[in-house]
Amino acid sequence: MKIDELKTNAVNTWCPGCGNFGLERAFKQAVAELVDEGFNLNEFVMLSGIGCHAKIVDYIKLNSFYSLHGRTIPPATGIKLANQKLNVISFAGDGDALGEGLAHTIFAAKRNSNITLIIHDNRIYGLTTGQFTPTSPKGFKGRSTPQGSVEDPMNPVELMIASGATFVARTFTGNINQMKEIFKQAIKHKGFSFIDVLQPCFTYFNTFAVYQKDCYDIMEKKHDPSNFNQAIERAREWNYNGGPIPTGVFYKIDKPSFEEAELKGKDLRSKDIATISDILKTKI
Ligand SMILES: Cc1ncc(C[n+]2csc(CCOP(=O)(O)OP(=O)(O)O)c2C)c(N)n1
Ligand code: SF4
Repeated sequence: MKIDELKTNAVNTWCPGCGNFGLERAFKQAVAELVDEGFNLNEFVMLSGIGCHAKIVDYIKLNSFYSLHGRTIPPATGIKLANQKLNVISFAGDGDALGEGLAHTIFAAKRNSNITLIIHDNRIYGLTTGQFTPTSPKGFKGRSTPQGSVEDPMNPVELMIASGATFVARTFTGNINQMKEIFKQAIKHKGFSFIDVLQPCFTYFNTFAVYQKDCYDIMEKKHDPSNFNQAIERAREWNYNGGPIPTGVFYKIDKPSFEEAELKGKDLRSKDIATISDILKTKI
């Protein structure tokens, strides 16, 4: 299918030059290619939190759900549990899913929920005009830290690998092809897939030139994504402060998903499972 078929009539209000444009394009390309490979367009569901990133659900013609700030994971988990045929993809800001909603993110990884979480990691709270977030670099000067942040940034890639996510990747909005390929792999993955997308905020934190210079593909170093220790080591190569930035799929393993284990292969709508308490009684 052509990506224009995914266009909506909504007026786009992202700032010119925003990294969100590249992310939107790569995601549309991924969906279009998956449909060409046999995926059903009606079986995609997008969710978002609140922020600049969240407007992506207005700009792509797919089933969607606007959630609350930091709360995209609970409805995503519920949707997947109710209908396992759906491809459930959550879009969140770094302030959203790594700040306000961090506990949900960690527990989705721990459970290995069969959903995808895409972080528009601009490393600031964008919509509220540039306050620091958990991934802002040390010394970051913004609206809430005029003297510079004194905290070290969080490394979400390392955190997600350690928390139990079975697919963990990082990419950059300046590399549309890598982003698209990673989105496709993540959607096909059975289990929790997490993608940290480095997304420059043109207005409040323009990191484009740095990422363009410092990002490299970990496959150049023959990375083995099935090796936990190697994945953690690779994730620690960049601490979100400076230096070469590894991108690509850090970790990918097969493990029963939360839904599979919880429902023991049965669909929630199946006649022989009457109530939620029956499901909870099901032995794994
Ligand atoms: C519970 C709650 N807290 C705070 C806000 C205010 N708020 C709206 S958007 C936003 C910033 C969003 O930043 P981020 O999640 O990083 O996304 P971005 O705008 O950068 O894409 C905040 C704090 C809110 N809407 N709800
Ligand atoms: S404020 Fe930043 S993140 Fe938000 S639309 Fe503008 S450039 Fe993009």
